[in-house]
Amino acid sequence: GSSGSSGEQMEGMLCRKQEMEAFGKKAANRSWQNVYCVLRRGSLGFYKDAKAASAGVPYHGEVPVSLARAQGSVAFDYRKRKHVFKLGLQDGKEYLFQAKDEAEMSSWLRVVNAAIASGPSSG
Ligand code: I3P
Repeated sequence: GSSGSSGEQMEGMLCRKQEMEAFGKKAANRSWQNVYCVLRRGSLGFYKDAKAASAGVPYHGEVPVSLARAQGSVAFDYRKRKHVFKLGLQDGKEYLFQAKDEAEMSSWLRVVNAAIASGPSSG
């Protein structure tokens, strides 16, 4: 993808676990779930699959999350699964995402971090 404010885009299936619901508050639903992720215009949306994403039907009604002031990094401290990266949002929500391999994880992290860096609140 391109860099800068022209906007990073990426979508695909990832396995997701929510760790934190807010700062200091663990997520209630802590199971891993396959979600189709769509990164567009600085937001990350979650869908059941590509078809639902095209139709704009969100996964369990989840509103796309803003990547403004988010933090993405390799989840070195999570050892139960491989190819996992961490995403922390500005409101304290925290997710783990498992990609199918290291290359896919790197691609997602690169695009996520580019979106964070080019976001409206990155200055
Ligand atoms: C969770 C599920 C997750 C597990 C989580 C459990 O239970 O087993 O896989 O996370 O552990 O709470 P449930 O499906 O009943 O919600 P890990 O895979 O990371 O162990 P946790 O509460 O310690 O995060």
